[in-house]
Amino acid sequence: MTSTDSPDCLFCKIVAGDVPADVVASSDTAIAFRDVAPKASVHVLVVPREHYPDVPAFAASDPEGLAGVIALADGVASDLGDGQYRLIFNTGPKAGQSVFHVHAHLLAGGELPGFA
Ligand code: DGP
Repeated sequence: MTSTDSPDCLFCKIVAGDVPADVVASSDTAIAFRDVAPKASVHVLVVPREHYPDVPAFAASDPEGLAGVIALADGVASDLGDGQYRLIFNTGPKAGQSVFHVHAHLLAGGELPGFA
């Protein structure tokens, strides 16, 4: 456990290898694993190894880390899809955030539904 781990955080446990996940890519600062309830043929969560509750906290503390998450997502989108994708950071419960360790939903692998 590092000083930035949050002991009750599910995604910290996945990062640490204490909870199994289908990891598809990783870097020194981030990992990417398949969402347990996929909403597209490619639905991968990309998370920093360090714990931040949401994307504004992450961006304020570690903008290079945020760029690293996006770069890892971009690579996964090319490896598992055609390089075209949607990235979503749900931020706050009303926006659908249920795990409070910042994560990008990477949706790819074909035509994605539009949203208004
Ligand atoms: P959000 O609702 O934006 O906080 O997204 C959380 C996502 O995490 C949701 O799409 C389902 C996914 N998820 C929840 N528990 C697990 C788990 O144990 N393993 C994996 N791989 N994904 C999980």
